[in-house]
Amino acid sequence: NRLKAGPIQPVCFPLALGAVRAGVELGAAALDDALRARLIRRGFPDLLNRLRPAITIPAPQAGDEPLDGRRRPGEAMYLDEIAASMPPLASAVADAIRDGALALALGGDHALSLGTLAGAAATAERLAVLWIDAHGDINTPETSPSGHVHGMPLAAALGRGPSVLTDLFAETPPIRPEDTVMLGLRDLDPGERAWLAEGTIHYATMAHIDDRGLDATIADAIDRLRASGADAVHVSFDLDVLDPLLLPGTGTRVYGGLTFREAARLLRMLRDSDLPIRSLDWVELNPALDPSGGSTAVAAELLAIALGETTD
Ligand code: 5AB
Ligand code: MN
Ligand code: MN
Ligand code: MN
Repeated sequence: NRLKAGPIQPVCFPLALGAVRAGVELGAAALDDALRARLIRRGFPDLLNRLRPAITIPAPQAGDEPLDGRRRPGEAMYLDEIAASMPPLASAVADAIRDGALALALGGDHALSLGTLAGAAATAERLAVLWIDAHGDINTPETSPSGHVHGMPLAAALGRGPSVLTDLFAETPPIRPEDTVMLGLRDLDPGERAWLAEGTIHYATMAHIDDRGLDATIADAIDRLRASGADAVHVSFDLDVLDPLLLPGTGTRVYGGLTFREAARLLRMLRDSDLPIRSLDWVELNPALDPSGGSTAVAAELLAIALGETTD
């Protein structure tokens, strides 16, 4: 489990076209800076020494068009630009993993997982996925209410969606719905609910977490990922899984999210587990939506915990 020990390779990908929301592209550099500053300030030299200098992969920008343009039904906005930007990101992630590091993708919006999942899958025989998010992100252009690609990356990784996205996984071993676990869900669109009702993807909504208990839900998820037989696990952490009262600096806020202590407990359990976690996404921070800086601080503090900072 590379969360706990070994080198960490931050890969910044300042993408905003998937969220169609300005400001989220600022999250990547803000997170890298805040994480390093925190580790220096709080005195965690061992963790700081694990952190390699960040690599930044260029992400396509909106250009002259305003970011909140209208779309036609069934269309996915900026689909071709986003798809075309993913191979370099996938290569950077795959290189970091092959080099023995934890590939830490700093976003940017969640469409970047198209690249990180493709890169992680390319280095594994069988990749399992843990998706921690208020949302399912298993829309297709047909089911999406917004046309925003950050609501579609997991669908494409599992083989559903436009070929320009599913083709990103053409050369990798397939990622299977039965090797996919989702946690923290509380805002699902009709098409996403219909897919989950097929029963193959293992998922826990916030209501499920409340009913069964956080520890038991996390233990179930870890058991499921271990039992999949996958030789690698990718964790994708969408900061909107946190309650918006805690982290308002994200574009798609949904009440009823994880508290700081719940998220910290989840991350400690993952970090201390025996899962073969080799890659991690930390996405959807939009510093422009929280000028106080509090959201960036919370996001960096939880990331430090995920990577082994401990006062336990
Ligand atoms: B995120 C919504 N389901 O598809 C859609 O933040 C929201 O990466 C997607 O989880 C949110 O537009 C995408 C309504
Ligand atoms: Mn989300
Ligand atoms: Mn997401
Ligand atoms: Mn979001």
